[in-house]
Amino acid sequence: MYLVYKTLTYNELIIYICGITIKCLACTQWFWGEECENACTCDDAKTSFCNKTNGFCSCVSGWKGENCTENVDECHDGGNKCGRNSTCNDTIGSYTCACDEGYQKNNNDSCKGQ
Ligand SMILES: [Ca+2]
Repeated sequence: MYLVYKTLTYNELIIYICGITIKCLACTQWFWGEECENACTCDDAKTSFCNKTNGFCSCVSGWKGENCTENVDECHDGGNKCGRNSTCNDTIGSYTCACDEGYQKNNNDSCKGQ
């Protein structure tokens, strides 16, 4: 049985096991596992963080997949991102919205008839 005594900083805590003090540090960024022995396989430019316990990649907006290397097709993956009177165009890592012919963008970024 062990007792977590105190969190000293964001990534450091001290554990007492049978009177023995063990200092545990979080893995540095992009490493995971019990001994931080595994390198994360995430594409770091497209990943917000790599889970230090299981190596799971949490992707930034616009990217998906095990290693965050797959483009999200915002125009077809659920919902209308662009609103009325506009056409969605998927781009790599993002998307754009263009007003349909006869409409133009107004102040609140929606498309209004001319
Ligand atoms: Ca996209």
